Amino acid sequence: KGESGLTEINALKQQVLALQEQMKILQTSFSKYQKAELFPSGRAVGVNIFKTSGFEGNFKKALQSCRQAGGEVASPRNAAENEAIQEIVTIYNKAAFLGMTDSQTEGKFIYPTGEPLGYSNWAPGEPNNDQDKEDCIETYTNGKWNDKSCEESRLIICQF
Ligand code: GMH
Ligand code: CA
Repeated sequence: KGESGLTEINALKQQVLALQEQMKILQTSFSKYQKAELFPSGRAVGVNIFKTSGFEGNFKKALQSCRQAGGEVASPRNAAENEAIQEIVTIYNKAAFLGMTDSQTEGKFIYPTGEPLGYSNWAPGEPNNDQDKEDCIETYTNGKWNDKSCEESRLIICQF
């Protein structure tokens, strides 16, 4: 390499060091904002964040408010996500809607994305499609699920 090439490499090294310093500052700041944002009733699980407005509404209202906020109605795909939602439900002591429904095909619950369930935590005897009008899912304070009418009013928890 010529002398000008080495000078350029040293300049790049300085820029990488400066970026590393700025990344560290950004990570510290982000961590602080994340803690403040999740306090007291938001939960982060992996890349997903679960959070309630504290308001209740029917399922249509839940869909509208979560989508307007840029998220979806909370749709747990594993036990850790279900436990995070359970903690929020317990804080408010109000059963919440989940995002999955069997509105398209009775008995076949799907995520808002359209895929069939890969994880479930039904209460004993559920889903029972009581009176043939239960296409939505409520989750109790014990974390167990019950299919329920989408017209009922439940705590709205969104997923981002
Ligand atoms: C019926 C019974 C109950 C059950 C409810 C619930 C309604 O009333 O099977 O035991 O708790 O349905 O599934 O959503
Ligand atoms: Ca039911």
